[in-house]
Amino acid sequence: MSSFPRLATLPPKACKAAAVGLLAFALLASAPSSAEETGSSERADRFSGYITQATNLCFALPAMRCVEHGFAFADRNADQGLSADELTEVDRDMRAWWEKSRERLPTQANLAIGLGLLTTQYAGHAYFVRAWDEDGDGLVSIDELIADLSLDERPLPILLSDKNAVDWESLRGRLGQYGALLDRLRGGS
Ligand SMILES: [Ca+2]
Ligand SMILES: [Ca+2]
Repeated sequence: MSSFPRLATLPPKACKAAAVGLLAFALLASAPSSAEETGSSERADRFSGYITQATNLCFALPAMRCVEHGFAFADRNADQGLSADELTEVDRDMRAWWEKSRERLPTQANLAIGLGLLTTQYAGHAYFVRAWDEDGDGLVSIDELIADLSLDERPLPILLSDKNAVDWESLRGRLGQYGALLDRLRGGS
């Protein structure tokens, strides 16, 4: 079963936007994996459950619902802030899922996830937490996470394809030396 049942039916621009969204998520979820206390299969199943729900939800409901769903998945202690440790957990779940799923995924999604995971190996998760943590409390709140987005009733993938709904300059600034990845994925748009 494809984990992206609707991706293939979208216009190319929306696919690219979805890939950029995946990359942003991958960039937030960082850190190379180390000793695994949770089984790889369990992690893959957990992320698979998340991505299946997210795919259905994010293409149908207003963008904020998609953001809240992803945030809740990552906020393991439900304190309304994403810590570096929590992002590491999400990273490990995603890596385990990707190992099992990548042969079935669209090329653009594989490109986004692969580039994101590769980048976070070099940058480390603390880099990306600091990039979004405006108040310096060491956590990324949901408001901090969406600071560069102008959310409305449109689903997130559609919204991301509207250049007026995303402050790409600000996003690029946050990502610093890794901002070029955004341009690479948005190339031609
Ligand atoms: Ca938390
Ligand atoms: Ca914060």
